[in-house]
Amino acid sequence: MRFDVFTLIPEVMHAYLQASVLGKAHAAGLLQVELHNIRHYTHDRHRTTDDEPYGGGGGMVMKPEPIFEAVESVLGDELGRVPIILLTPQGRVFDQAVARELAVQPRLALICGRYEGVDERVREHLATDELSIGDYVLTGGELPALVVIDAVARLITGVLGDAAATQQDSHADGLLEHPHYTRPPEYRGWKVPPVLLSGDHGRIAAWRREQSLRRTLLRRPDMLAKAKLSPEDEERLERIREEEGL
Ligand code: 6SD
Repeated sequence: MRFDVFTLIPEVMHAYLQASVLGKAHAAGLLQVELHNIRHYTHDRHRTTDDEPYGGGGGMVMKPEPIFEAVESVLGDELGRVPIILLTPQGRVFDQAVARELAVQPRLALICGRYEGVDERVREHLATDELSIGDYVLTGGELPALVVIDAVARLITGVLGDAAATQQDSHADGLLEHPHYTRPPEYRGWKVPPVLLSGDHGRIAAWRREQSLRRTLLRRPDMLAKAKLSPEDEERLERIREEEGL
């Protein structure tokens, strides 16, 4: 899968993309992230990418021309076939369902704004999608773009190891994860739940499922509405509700 990212600060994104799982996915040829500096698509002596807002008010707005020219020049014949995503607090909220939707695409373009935002004509006539990573205001679209790339890339077959992929499957149901423990079995007097040391895979699976359901109910009850629950899960949940006095 290929991502084309349009930004004024490609250096900032580069370090993160090279590190970790994403760097390995790139090395393995599973993921290609091309960073494009919008400033390289300006024509004036000062390489101007922003200007004052029409109508006044504070701050600066990113000019449309360098963004249009950058995206059109990089996408070429593919323009019209590649989703062009603008990262903005005004977009639809990015979640795991959106990540799964994007992961089927062979190629995505991501436009990162800076300053107060981008000229509205970019949104109207260039972007095909607008995404927000949540209801808080950042200084630019770069962190949101990295979040989208990370969440989408880890869904591509082969990007995660076997164990991680299995883990992912087991949580494709829209519940919070069960707690995780590793050695030592006792640390500062805090013991690992004995069931996890029992070697009884049936009891371990049942305990984990119950923990997932309990955590989701207590911390994110909103997620239960969309979660994929078996009749057995519904019974467990009812018992947990009683235990918790809910
Ligand atoms: C000026 C941006 C682009 C500023 C943003 C996106 C989300 N979810 N919060 N903030 C954002 C994106 C802020 O360019």
